[in-house]
This record gives sequence, structure tokens and C-alpha cells, in this order.
Amino acid sequence: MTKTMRTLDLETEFKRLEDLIVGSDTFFLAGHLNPDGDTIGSMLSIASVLKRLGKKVRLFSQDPVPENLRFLPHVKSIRSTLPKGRFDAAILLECSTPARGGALEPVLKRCGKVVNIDHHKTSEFYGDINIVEPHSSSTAEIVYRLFYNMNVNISRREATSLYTGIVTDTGRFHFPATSPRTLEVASRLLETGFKFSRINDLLYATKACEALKILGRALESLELKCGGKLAVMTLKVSDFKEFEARSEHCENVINYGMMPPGVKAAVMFREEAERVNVTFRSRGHLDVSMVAKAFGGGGHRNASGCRVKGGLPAAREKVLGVLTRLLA
Ligand SMILES: [Mn+2]
Repeated sequence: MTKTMRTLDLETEFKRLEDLIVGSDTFFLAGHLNPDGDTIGSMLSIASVLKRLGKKVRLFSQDPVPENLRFLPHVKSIRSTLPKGRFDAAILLECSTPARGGALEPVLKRCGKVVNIDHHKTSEFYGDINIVEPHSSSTAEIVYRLFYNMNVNISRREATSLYTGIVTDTGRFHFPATSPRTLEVASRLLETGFKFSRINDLLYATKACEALKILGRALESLELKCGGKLAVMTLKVSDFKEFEARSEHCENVINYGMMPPGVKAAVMFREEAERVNVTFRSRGHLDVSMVAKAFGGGGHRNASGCRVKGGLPAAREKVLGVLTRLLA
């Protein structure tokens, strides 16, 4: 009941956050574990605006910033150690619960107020202020709205960070959450004159050689099963050895499995020392989180994963059995 009322009262929450920002001097900013472009971009742009307003800001991410985002302005100000001392306010980005940010509790206890900014449906209203907007494409889009309400002129660097948040969370303006508003915000950001093409180049046309080689091997392994409805890819320990590649080099490779016309689900098996890492993708109502759960994993309806103990052939057989039944 309270939750619904608070959702309807988004404008009031924005106003309360503005007042909190004006009335506070010290801020603690944190995002979620395994941070992505939206978390990092939103955090950096808020930090930059707060600093321009004369505030003191500490940025925290328990996990390291991914390599492909290290070009973002002031990214080095994000620390992986918790700060000491008290803060007037904590702003948590994209954390459905404070625990999503890692071991934040010791610092949150030393913060006067906690602000929750998120666009996930599952976000719990744990903050003193909750700006939760599930219809927003990204947290960066919400942050843009905050700056707009505050009459902040966004700098080129801030635009770079916000754009990175929006473009990565929408899969390059591709996912269903991309709205006319999303494109309008992107357009306003582009008006600042930030290096749009260069940023896209860094995000989407830059890839480590190891990652390209591993992608090639994964594509070679592609098989279609279940009458073309299921795409299967397999990577062996020996492939990684051959190219001196690491697990991070095969991120997003699974998405290629969804490309052949008619494919409803894709699975990728990645052999590890004593187990097999399995990733799933699907479209529409087909729920691959159920398959992951059956093997002790989890995730979302259209993107999930699990780890299966034992060797590659046995793991493949077990998982493909469950998938085949799902697709039947
Ligand atoms: Mn996001």
C-alpha cells in the first residue's frame, strides 16, 4: 500500500532529493556488485554534479569497474575500500536492496539519510527517499530527469557518463524499455557536444584479441537442435589455453546464439576445471530461469545461468535433456 503511494508520488520524491542535496555537504555513492555501464555512468555523473555544487563525495564499488568502462571521466575516483567517517547522505544506484551493493551496512549506519535510485521492478523501498521508476530504460535516464528538475547544465563529461548508462542498458536502444523519452534524453545529451562516435567506438567496436578468438571458436561450435529452435555453443578449457583467454573474454558470446532465424533459446557450455558453466538466453515467454534453477542457478526469464559439477559431456547431456523438454 505504502509502496504504491510512494511510486505515484515520484515528483515529491524528486523534490525531496533536491532538498536533501541542497541541505547536505557530504555524500556516499555506491552501485551494485559486478557494476555495469548504467551503475557506473549514473554514479560518475551524480558525483560530478555534486562536486560542482561544492559537495564532498566518496564513490564506492565493491567489485572493479569492467575494463571497457575505464575510459569514463573520473572513473579512478571510484574506490573498492569502504570510507571512514560520517556522511550526510548515501545515494545507492541500481540496488534493489542495500545488500546488492555488497557489504555497505557499516557505512550506511554512518549516513544521515539513504536514497534509493533504481529502475528495477523488484526494488524494495528501503531508502528515506526512493526514486524507483520501473518504466525508465535506465537509472541514467532517471538521473537525467533529476538534473533537469534541478536546472543543472550538464557538462560534456557528465553527458558521456549518462549516455554510457543509457546506451548500455538499452542494448544500443534495442530493448523494449527504450521509449521516446529515452531517445529524447539521448538527443539532449548529444547537444552537449560530447564525443558520441568515439564513445560508441570504445563501447562497441573495441574488443580484446583474445575475446575475438574465443568468439570465433564459439561460433564454429554452434549447432542447432530441436528443429532449429535451440542454439548450442561449447567452449573447452583447451580453447581458453590456446588463445590465452579468460572467462571474461566470452561475455556476451551467448547472444550470438539467438541470431539464427527461428531460434527460441540459446545455451552456451563453458568447461571449467571440475564443472561446467552454463548460460542461457531466450525470447518472449520462454522461461530459461527454470532450467537454470533446476541445476541450482538462477537469473531472469530470458537470461540465466548455472554451474553443473562434473565433465562436459555429462553436463551437456543433462542440461540439453531439460531444455529439449522445455522446447517440445
Ligand atoms: Mn540499469
